[in-house]
This record gives sequence, C-alpha cells and structure tokens, in this order.
Amino acid sequence: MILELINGPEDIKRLTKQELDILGQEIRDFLVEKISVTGGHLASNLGVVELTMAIYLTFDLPKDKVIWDVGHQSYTHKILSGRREEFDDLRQYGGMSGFPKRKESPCDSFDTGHSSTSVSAGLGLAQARDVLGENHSVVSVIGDGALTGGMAYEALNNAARMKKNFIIILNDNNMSISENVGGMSTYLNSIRTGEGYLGLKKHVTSILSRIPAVGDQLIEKISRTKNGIKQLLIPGMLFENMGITYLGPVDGHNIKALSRALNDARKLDHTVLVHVITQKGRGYAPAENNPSKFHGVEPFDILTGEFKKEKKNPSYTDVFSKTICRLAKEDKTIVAVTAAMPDGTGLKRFARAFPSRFFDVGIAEEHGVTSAAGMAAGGLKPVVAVYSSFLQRGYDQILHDVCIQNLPVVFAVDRAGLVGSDGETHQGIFDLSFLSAIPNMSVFAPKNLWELIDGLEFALSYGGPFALRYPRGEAYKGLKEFRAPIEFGKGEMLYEESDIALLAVGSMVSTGEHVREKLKAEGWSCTLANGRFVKPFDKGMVDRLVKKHWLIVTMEENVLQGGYGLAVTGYIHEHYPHVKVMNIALPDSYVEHGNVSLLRKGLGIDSDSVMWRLKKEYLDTERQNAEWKEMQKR
Ligand SMILES: Cc1ncc(C[n+]2csc(CCOP(=O)(O)OP(=O)(O)O)c2C)c(N)n1
Repeated sequence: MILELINGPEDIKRLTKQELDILGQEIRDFLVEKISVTGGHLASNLGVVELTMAIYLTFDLPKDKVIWDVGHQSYTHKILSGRREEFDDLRQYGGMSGFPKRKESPCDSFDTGHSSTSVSAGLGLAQARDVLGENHSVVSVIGDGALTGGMAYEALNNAARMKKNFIIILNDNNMSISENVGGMSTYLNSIRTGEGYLGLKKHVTSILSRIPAVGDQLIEKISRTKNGIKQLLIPGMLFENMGITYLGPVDGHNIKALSRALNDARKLDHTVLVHVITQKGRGYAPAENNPSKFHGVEPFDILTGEFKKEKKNPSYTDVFSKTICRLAKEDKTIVAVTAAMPDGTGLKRFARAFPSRFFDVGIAEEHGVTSAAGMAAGGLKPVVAVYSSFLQRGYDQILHDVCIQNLPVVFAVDRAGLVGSDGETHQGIFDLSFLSAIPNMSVFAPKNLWELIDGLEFALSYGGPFALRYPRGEAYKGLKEFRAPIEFGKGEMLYEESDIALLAVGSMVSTGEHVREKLKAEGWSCTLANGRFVKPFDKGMVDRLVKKHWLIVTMEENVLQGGYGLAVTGYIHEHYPHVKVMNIALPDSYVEHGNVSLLRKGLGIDSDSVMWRLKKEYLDTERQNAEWKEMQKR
C-alpha cells in the first residue's frame, strides 16, 4: 500500500506519478472506511484529495503555512502530515480532532471551525512573515460556501494591498452544506461554466455591432485596449479589478494542473487567487449523489450509504421545525432566516412550505441578524434559526441592531450546550452568558419537547427580542405532566419539598430529576424547580425557595461566568446571605470533542458528579452536624 509510505509531510514528494494516482484512490478508500465507523465530514474531504496532494507536492510543510477554512476538509491534510493512524479515534473523546489544531501538529498552522476566517488568518500569518523578515509561503484554502461570509470580503479587501506573495485557493464545489446561495455563487458559476466571460463577450459584441456606422469600429477599439480585452476574455475579473491576480479555473482533480497553477501562484509578489473546481463527495457514489447528506455523517453502511443509527424520537430541531410551520400557516408575518443551515436548523420544511418567507443568507450570521432586525422594523416577525456557537458571529448585530431598538426578533438557538464530536469551536456553551448580558433580550430554555412548542408560541407573541435555546439531539419527553402556561419571566415549580432546592434550566432539568431521585433515596427532602427564563430569571421563585431550603443548587449547561447560576447567586447573596448556593455549570475553559455523556461526566454536570459534589461540599458535613447535635442532646 502506498498509503503506508506516508508518515510525514515530505513523503508524498518521493512518489512517482503512477504512485500518486494510486495514493489518491487509497486515501479515498481510507476516508470512506474510517468515517463510516467514526462519523465525521465526508463529502468535503473526498472533494479535496488531489488538491491537498498538490499542496503537499508544491509546498514544504510545516515551513509553509496552510490554513483550511472551516477545517472540516482537512482529513487528507492530516493523513499526509503523518496522522493516518489516529483516524480510528477521530472526533472521539481524547482522540484526534476533526479540525486543524495547532497543538496537534506543527503542520496545522491555524485553528479553524467557524467559516470564512482563513483569508484573514492567512493574511495575518503572511504579515507576520514579512515583518519578521521570513521567507515562506502562506496559503489559505477557502470554499465557495465560506466565501459567502462577510469576513472573507473584509480580508480580500485587505489582501488586495499585499506587496508580497499570499495565495488564496478558492475550492469551488458549487455547494455549501446545502446548495450555495447569492451573487458571488452565481458569479463563480458563470466562470465555472464559461458562460460568464464567453457569454458576455458575445453579448457585448452583438449589441455593439447593432449600432449603425460606428458599431464595428467601437468593437475594434475596445478590443485593442488591454483592459478591454481582459474584460471580455478573462474570468475572475472581479478579483483582478480589486488587485488580486486570478488564476484558473483549474481542474481540482488533476494533480498536474493543480501543481502547475500553485507553482505559478507562488512566484507572484502580491495576492493571488487560484480558482479550483472540485466535486463534493468525489469517488463515493452515495456522497456524489447526495453531497448535503454526506457533508457531516453519523456512522454508515459503506455499501448502501445508509446511516446506522436509527432515529427514534424527534429531535428538538424537528419539534422547532414543525411548530414554526404550524404557526406560520396562521400568521403570515412570520418569516424565517438561516445562515446556510436549512437542514441543520430544520428550516427546510419551512422553505418548502413558505418559499417567499424563507431567507437563506449564506454563511452570514451577521447579515442574517441585521436583516432580521430590518424585517422586524418593517412589520414582520422574523425567526432566526441558528446554532449557538455560530450566533457568536452576530453578537454586535443582536445588541446594536435588534436589542437597542427592542425589535421582535426571535432567535431559535439550536445546538445549545455540549454538542460532542465537533469540539471546542462548536460547543454551544456561552449563549446564556452572552445573551443575558444584553438589555431587552429575553432568554428561555425549555425543559422538554412540549415546552419548546409553548415557548416558541410565546416568543412569537411576545413582541421583543427573544431567544429560545435548546440542545442538539433527541427532545426530552419526560416531565410531560408539567405543562404550566408560560408567563413572562416566571419559572415552574415541579416537585416542592424542603431543605435542598434544585433550580435548573433547559437540559439540566432532567438531570435535576435524577439528582432528586438519588437524594430522596438517601433520605433528603428535595425540591425541583424549572427556571424556564434565564433572563429575566424568576426572583419570586427564588424568594419562595429560600424560605424552606438551606441549600439552593443552580444547574445549567453553560459556562458559569455570566450565566444563570451566578445571576441567581448574586440575588441570593444580596437578599438572603444565610442561604447556601451551589452552582452546577461548565468551567471557564473550552471543551474538546467527544461523546456528550462522557463530556458531561468529565465536566461534572451529570447526576453522579452533582451528587458527588453535593456530598463532598455540603451533605456529609450537614449530616455529621445533625448527628453531632443529636448526640449532644442525649
Ligand atoms: C460561522 C459558521 N457558520 C456555519 C458553519 C457551518 N458550516 C460548516 S461547513 C459549511 C459549508 C461550507 O461550504 P464550503 O466553504 O463551500 O465548503 P465545502 O464543505 O463545500 O467544501 C457550513 C455552513 C460554520 N462552520 N461556521
């Protein structure tokens, strides 16, 4: 096997042309085999096998720096840099990350995970090189999907001023996760198909030739000016006109053509964009036929392409999806916005039912939020459905454009809490904190399936900025009997007893149920309350709890800093200093990839860990004190 000869970045350079072809096939087989077991990003990786090989053949890693936008397509890069054997643990707890990580390899020159950062980061690395007088190449690889994100344009605007070499590879497979959208995508498509420049040339010539007497002369004159010829003949003029040299389009599955283009690119003394055309899912028929489905996959059967895990219960995403469609049928002012995630957020159903009220803005969370603010100002009820970690992109837009004007934009914040195998960049563990910090914003976390339905209905009738945050995966179906109508800023008492009160929000309410059962089994009296609103939190409920409980335990799947627990603690300390408070929340750190149950355990938010902490910090002493008092009485 040629693949076994590859144990470091230089090894590929020793292969013959024939061996390279075999290696490409072996890498594809390897990726399909490994990802079918671990899950991961498949289609994007299959599309860049030859491109990555050509990069390794042309450049010297780790001296030369390569930045992978999003980083989900970096698997071949991981193989070629010598990490083949770590694929068995890909994205598993303690195993190799699915994204580039500087701490994993010197060949990973910049960590990525969120889209559209590579050109800025690459430009920064190139600027560092120049200031320090170093001499290496810097290459940013960005997809056509990632090129819909605003930051990429800010970076291109600055890259155009570079006076030294900086290479941008545009990996154009005509797809984001779903179909790519927008004017840039149309422009790239016109280059890809050749219609743009050839069509334009034909069109202009035919119009000019119709002008009597001077038409033919004009054509000749225009054609004679250098720029005119370029305008009519050269693809990529948009980039050229900005001051960025355009090379391409290049066949992204032809190693020779790619290597030639990259070699040409490295000789220039300014920014150059190499436009590479690839096919998402290349070489594995199910992924070629359905690249969206195979963008990010669960373990699957290689022969059939079917996912192994059967879906049993509806996910929170499904519940959101059906509820918004039901409500939108009644209320024609409800519109929905997604930033390139119609599938993941469940808005595909909405898009089908209400195409004119559905807006996929591309990977442009900032624009998505502000355009939703505009729609709200114009009399609509926009729902922005977005993953928690990607909403971080739209922070100033939420604050500046939505909340200052107190506009009725609903944020359906999906994948909130720990998400698992995508790791640090994708964990949705900050939203309770960053949203709670913004005046006028209301933050709601449903405990189960039915509360998400009721919460969404409430949010759409509320009339101000409102965020509902719910976790990835199956919707919790427990606690069905508790469905008190939602009142603004009010929590819900579930089991009311005395001594210890568990005050939980969102996913932690079900954890609270388990903790309560364990406490009861050990003879403690315990209350379980559902906070529901993280902001404004229910002060009345806290006033009630402190009367009968000596310990309040707050529980949330969010970092402690700025979250629910500290808000409640601040209030208790101010008004009831004698009451003890224990906060269950995530630590002040980034959480790596891994199975969610393992992560919850490791981070101390599963019911066993909560019990352990309760005992260690409070209950053992409390029990000992009680026994001591008893003994003294005797
Ligand atoms: C800020 C942000 N929003 C959304 C995503 C989710 N996401 C991951 S990959 C992707 C599509 C990227 O498309 P493209 O750059 O063309 O790469 P391809 O997968 O097609 O190779 C999206 C939307 C993200 N990573 N970051």
